[in-house]
Amino acid sequence: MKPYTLAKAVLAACVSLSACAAQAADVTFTFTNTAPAGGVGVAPLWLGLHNGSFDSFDVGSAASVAVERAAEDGNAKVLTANFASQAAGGLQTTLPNGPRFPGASSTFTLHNVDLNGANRYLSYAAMVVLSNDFFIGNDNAKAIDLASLAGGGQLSLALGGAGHVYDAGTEQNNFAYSLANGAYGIGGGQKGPNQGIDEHGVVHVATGNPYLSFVDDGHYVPANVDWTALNFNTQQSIGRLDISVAAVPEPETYAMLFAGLGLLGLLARRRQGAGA
Ligand SMILES: [Ca+2]
Ligand SMILES: [Ca+2]
Ligand SMILES: [Ca+2]
Repeated sequence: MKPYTLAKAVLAACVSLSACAAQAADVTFTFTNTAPAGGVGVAPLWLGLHNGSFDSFDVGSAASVAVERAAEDGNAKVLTANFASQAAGGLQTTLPNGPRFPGASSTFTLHNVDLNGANRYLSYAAMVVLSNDFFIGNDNAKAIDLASLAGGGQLSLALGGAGHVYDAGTEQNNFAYSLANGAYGIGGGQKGPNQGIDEHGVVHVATGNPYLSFVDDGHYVPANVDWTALNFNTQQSIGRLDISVAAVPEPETYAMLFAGLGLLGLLARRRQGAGA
């Protein structure tokens, strides 16, 4: 191959940046609570990007302490610590600004994301309130593959809704200890971390209107509470996660690009000088 042709080939390969081997990306996550007015709230969403090996829970099995804390208290600290120690090269965040109630959004950008390798798969988890131990998350660690976005792009995921909200099986569903009662005009409620009565169960799907089966020993629920917006079967989802990826060339990519450009310019000048 002649030098000029070679330079053009290198340049063409690197102008379409996804073709260059090493590549990082900025990934912006925006979570929006899409439940109807009066519907459930979602605790700050935890997000982890890993190589496919980090599995946070299994339906039909007892929840880990990490999922128990996330589902009962809206606290992702144990989950975050586990991910940090178990997901080699993983990146994670918990979206800011507290619980999101219907209509509210929260956003955050992770940098230096390797969507072709260590950060290819997305896992998420967050408590759903009003509840004792309801949460949203993905059972299958490889269900959300973002590799196709490595060169840039966007994706929207519908979270929760019918068949996609879980009961962690760790705390009895009881209004005496449920979280965020006040936001729904219900008495009683959790006053501190890990309160409530142990359920000794397994992670399972919560469907329909699960609140009608909650224990209400103290008659915490006023007679006029309208459960319509809290019925999971009346909603396609309770949240939308918008993922926006901007590819960022790594230094060596820039070096190749500039080398290609410089070589082209040099060869062009030489050709002109030679009367070509
Ligand atoms: Ca699993
Ligand atoms: Ca429960
Ligand atoms: Ca507990």
